[in-house]
Formats: sequence, structure tokens, C-alpha cells
Amino acid sequence: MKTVITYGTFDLFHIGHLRILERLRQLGDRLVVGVSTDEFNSIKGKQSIYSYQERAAIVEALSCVDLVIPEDNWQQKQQDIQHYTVDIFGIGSDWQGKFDELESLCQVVYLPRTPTISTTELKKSLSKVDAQSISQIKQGLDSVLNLVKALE
Ligand code: C2G
Repeated sequence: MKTVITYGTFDLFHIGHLRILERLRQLGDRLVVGVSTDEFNSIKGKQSIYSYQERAAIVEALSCVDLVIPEDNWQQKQQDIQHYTVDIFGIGSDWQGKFDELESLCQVVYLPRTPTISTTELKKSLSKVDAQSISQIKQGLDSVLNLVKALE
């Protein structure tokens, strides 16, 4: 069985996240996803809208994802690759070259990012809407989350 692993924050889950996870899953038979914990996000300089639990639940609900693990630090990749007998480490091209040291343990692939969408841009456009719209959006997102939980 060929195992693929990747890592990310996956906040405000969007089509760019879905596309990379689906493409990575197609490279093997099992996809393991390390979702950054809230504490690790602080180290990464990221403040996510959704908590780790919510972000992990959404990623875990995807049919292309087989296992979600917490990503607590930069150093755990080597241990994870050995623990899960990973054949391929993959991540978006915005990280091109950053994880080449893992080539001594497994194949390393950088896949093209989906252009014109990012969580940062989503946050910027969301911050332009008024408070009432935000609560309406939150209600909508909460019902999506409840649906995901109901499907679990
Ligand atoms: N991504 C993408 N296209 C986008 C946005 C994101 O392909 N438009 C990919 C990224 O390249 C990454 C994954 O989606 O592979 C998750 O992106 P983020 O949630 O932004 O995660 P990041 O901050 O890149 O964390 O140790 C690795 C880090 O945890 C990666």
C-alpha cells in the first residue's frame, strides 16, 4: 500500500485545499494529513478562524483523506514518515524546495497551488462585510459543520 502524507492549517476550507488533497490522494492508496494545531499555528504566525478540532473534522470528513493527525511542530515530519511508512510527502508549490531534506526518507512532490484563492484573501474580503453579514455567514458555516458531524 502506497502512503502519501501532507500537512497544513486548512482554515476556512476552500477549493484550493480540496484540489491538493484530491491530487495527493491520487498518487497513492492512503492519504495521511497533518492538520496544524492552534498552538503550532501561533508558531507559524497564523491565527485561524476555525479551531483545530473544527479544521480537523472538516478534513477528516473528506472521502480522499484516510487519516488526520495533529501537526504540532516543524520537526515531526521525519518521525511521521517512518511511523506511517510513508512513500510520498507532498505539499503545494508555495513550499517549493523547503522540504527537500525529506528525500532521504521518501519521494517529495510539490504540486501547483490553485491560483486566485487563499485563506488570507478570504479573510480580507470577509472583513469588509458588516457584523450582521458575518453572523449570517457564521450560521451558514455552523450548519455545514453540523452536517459534516451528522455524516460522521
Ligand atoms: N493550497 C493550494 N492552493 C491554494 C491554497 C493552499 O494548493 N490556493 C495548498 C497549500 O500549498 C498547502 C495546503 O493547501 O499544501 C494547505 O495550505 P495551508 O492551510 O495554507 O497550510 P500551510 O500554512 O501551507 O501549512 O508543515 C507544513 C505547513 O503546516 C503547511
